[in-house]
Amino acid sequence: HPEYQFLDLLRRVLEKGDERVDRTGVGTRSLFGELLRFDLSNGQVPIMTTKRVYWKTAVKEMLWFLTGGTNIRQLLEQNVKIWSDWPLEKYRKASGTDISQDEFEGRILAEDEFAREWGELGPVYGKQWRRWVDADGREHDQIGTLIETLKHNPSSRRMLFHAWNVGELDSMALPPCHMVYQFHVNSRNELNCLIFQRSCDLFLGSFFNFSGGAALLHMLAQQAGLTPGELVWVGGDVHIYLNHIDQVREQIERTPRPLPTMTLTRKPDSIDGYTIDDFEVTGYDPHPVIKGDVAV
Ligand code: UFP
Repeated sequence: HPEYQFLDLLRRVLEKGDERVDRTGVGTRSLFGELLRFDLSNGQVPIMTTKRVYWKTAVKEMLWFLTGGTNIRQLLEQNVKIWSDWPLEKYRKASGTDISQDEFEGRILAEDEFAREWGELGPVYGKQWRRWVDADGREHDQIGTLIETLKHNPSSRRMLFHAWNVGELDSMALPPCHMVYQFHVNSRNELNCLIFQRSCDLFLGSFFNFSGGAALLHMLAQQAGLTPGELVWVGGDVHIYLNHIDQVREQIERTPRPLPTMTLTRKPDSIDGYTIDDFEVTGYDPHPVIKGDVAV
């Protein structure tokens, strides 16, 4: 079962991870340089089953990246709250109040001006993927270029997009974690994707990154007339936060259930045409969710 790779990784980080204080002050156990492979050619997707993964949230986030959006308002309109922590923290510091997350999100949704000022995350993923600005001020749509290359020159070894725009890192709410996506088309017309993630919160982030990556692979394959192949995930600093250790112990005792399958119910005219309703996941019967706090 493919999920055992992931559970083994959790166990190894738990047992062998180097323990130290990290940027957030929470502390982690971490291993450096890890690789997981998931085969999507049989329809299965790496939406893990040893705890419930809110895969729709991950897919909505991926769709938001693809719009080129960088404001949390678009996410909140879809009831996605995973990016609220950073702007909320910033607003609390600047305003000297301890406004609740609900109230903050309510204001982002209700007030245009407030959303523009406080909902903006800076030039994060979507901006770099769709509108990377070069030294001459020209914008580059890395996703558009990728799809053209997949269609017309699929043996290329230069099919990738990148979010680590060095000159703009300081103005991002969070520098990109899953920062490079490279693609490969094999002789069976299967599309493979390699994600390089420099930093991974194994307990809270990784599931999202696998699910979002799988959705992306499905969309790109469909647009380019290919079928999904393998999702290869490479992690740099792969860590478990010390306040997630009990939860991870609980999770690794669970027995994985069959992975679900993903299908796209329609083929939009372009990569910009997808909505959450186009994704059908069947056979998902996970263990109950295990909660943990996100380190900001
Ligand atoms: N993180 C993930 N996946 C993501 C994302 C963030 O695991 O998609 F955006 C985690 C990794 C790390 C923290 O724990 O968020 C980012 O902190 P840093 O920039 O210090 O690596």
